Amino acid sequence: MKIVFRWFGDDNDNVKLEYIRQIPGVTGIAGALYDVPVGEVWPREKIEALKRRVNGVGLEFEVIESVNVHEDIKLGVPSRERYIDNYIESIRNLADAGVKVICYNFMPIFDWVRTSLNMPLPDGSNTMAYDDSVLNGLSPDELVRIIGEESHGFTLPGWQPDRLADLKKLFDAYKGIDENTLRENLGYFLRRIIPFCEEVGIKMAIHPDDPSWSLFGLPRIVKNEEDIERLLNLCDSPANGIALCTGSLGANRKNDVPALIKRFASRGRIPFIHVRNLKFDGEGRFHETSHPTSEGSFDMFAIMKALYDSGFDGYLRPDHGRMIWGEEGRPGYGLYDRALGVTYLTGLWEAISRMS
Ligand code: DNO
Repeated sequence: MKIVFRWFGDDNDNVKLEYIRQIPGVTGIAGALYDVPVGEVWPREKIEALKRRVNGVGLEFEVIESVNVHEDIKLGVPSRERYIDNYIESIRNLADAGVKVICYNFMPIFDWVRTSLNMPLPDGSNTMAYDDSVLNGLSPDELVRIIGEESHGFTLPGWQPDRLADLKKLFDAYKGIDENTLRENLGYFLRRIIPFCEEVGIKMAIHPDDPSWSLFGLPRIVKNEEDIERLLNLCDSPANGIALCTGSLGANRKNDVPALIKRFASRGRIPFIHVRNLKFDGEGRFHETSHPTSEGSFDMFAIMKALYDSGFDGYLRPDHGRMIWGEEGRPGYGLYDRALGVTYLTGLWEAISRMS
């Protein structure tokens, strides 16, 4: 197992790469190019420049989060061919730079969704939260406005204002696209890219829906065990894997996260995992907590043990943290709470491995 830390780049993150290097246990970053429009090819020179920067401080550049999928591919319209060709070109360029895992998602229109990015906690920190009853009272436009207002001037991944400028058009395009059609379109995409990934040694890791149910009536196809099983069968290859996100899948209490890890990691289909904890505040309602079991609703020991017992040898990253110690920045992605998360997770891992 290798631990990586998500980093948004010198111009896009107030967490310094040099500080990430100082977190014990972290060997690399999960990075991306944020200035390439969705659907365009990631240029070699830019990839190489980022790699040099990361390697320059002594960290590895082996995980990308994310190469986003153009909406036309999800919609399955004829123009998808050009975007799939571009995607393959990006995979080639990334593989040539030594990248091993590419994370992506297939969520229509919105990526992850929260209804508050700065919920105050009793200890004086703040965190991201989600409440179905709040979401149900919002229009998609209002949600985009709230996310924009609460993100402290950062563009959050998946929430690029230009891409979301014409929501009505995007929603109209999805009329008539149900889960089956979306899944067929994912299958088409995978069958085009996976043979190439096998050739160049890249593993694709799809991020589950966050939270793991349908929002605004849009289809979502990576919500639970059955969905994951189907998606793996769309293209049965070790290069077709998942970025298991404990917080996304675990938001639905019916998902038994340690059992999912055992099931899919033992088959070698989890090249990347995002580990975080959250606390349920009611039905369809939760807020994100720091990583330890004692702070949230998940059994983090069971999660790490399931990974260990399955012989997990992929990449793990601490997921969202709270904003603590007066830190200001990109919601969910401050330095301090995520660094505490790493320390806790490596502690669990050491104890589990030494007692096994
Ligand atoms: C949110 C992240 C997601 C994730 C994408 C992967 O904080 O977990 O934005 O990176 O869904 O494509």
